[in-house]
Amino acid sequence: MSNRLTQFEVDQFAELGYLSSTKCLTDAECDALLEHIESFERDRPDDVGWAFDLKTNLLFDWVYALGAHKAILEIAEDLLGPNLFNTNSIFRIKESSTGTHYGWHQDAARIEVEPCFVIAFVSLTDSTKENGCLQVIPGSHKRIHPFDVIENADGQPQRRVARTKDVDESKAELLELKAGEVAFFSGRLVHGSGSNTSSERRIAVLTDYTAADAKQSVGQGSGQLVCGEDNWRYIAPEPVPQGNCTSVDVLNRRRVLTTYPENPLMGPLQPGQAIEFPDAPDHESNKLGIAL
Ligand SMILES: O=C(O)CCC(=O)C(=O)O
Repeated sequence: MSNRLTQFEVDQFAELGYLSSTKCLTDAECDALLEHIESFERDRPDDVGWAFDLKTNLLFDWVYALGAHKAILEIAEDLLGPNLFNTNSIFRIKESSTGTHYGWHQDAARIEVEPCFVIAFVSLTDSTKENGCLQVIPGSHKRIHPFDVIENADGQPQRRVARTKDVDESKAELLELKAGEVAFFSGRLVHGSGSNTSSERRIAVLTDYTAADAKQSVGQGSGQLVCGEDNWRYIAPEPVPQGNCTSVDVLNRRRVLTTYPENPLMGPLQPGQAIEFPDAPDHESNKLGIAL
């Protein structure tokens, strides 16, 4: 089955900044991904905090494979063209009744990308109003809105994040999704989500797709070419993970984030600012041993 978009859907994305739901994964695919997540949580509980945030597509071969999933790529291609990088995959897991939530923001607020990357929100469990589904402000992607930069230790440890000021919440749309459905939205769309008040976990993986000819306003981005070819060399190439968060994968991610620290999620580096990101606990002691 093809997931190709109609011209109406492409125009709707251009106008509203998002497409609400497309079935891309089968139940069996969702179950297999949930099993990967749960076994990592069981086997390596101390690594969950750092490994599930930022560039997880460099750590896990199964996240890399999800980023290259044909049904998702077809839509990303229809929105951005045939040459695509995966520039970031993150897990967003909301445990029941923990209060974890994401305030209103535009991912591309601090570092702009032109054309802007598209985010695929892959719902591995149902996403509902009760468990804190994604919420968006339709049409808000046409400009960068004023924002503050804050700490969000709960959902995004060890880094500062942009939060849009003065959002008119009466315009918000809830994007409720069934497991296996994907919402696509512009990296400039104002979005956020509330906390999980249900008794079940809400689990999603978000992947940023960036066109190979996209220019970043600050620094150089990096990514995995998942579709087409790169004739521009604007985006530095990243390796494909070897397995399930092997030590080589950890070092590769560390090398990439240390070499290309300025990306939309980490933001611009201020003069003299140390490069910081969620990393394996041996980060400090290993720092000097890394061959960059
Ligand atoms: O998981 C969510 O509900 C939203 C997460 C998000 O917007 C983000 O990580 O930028």
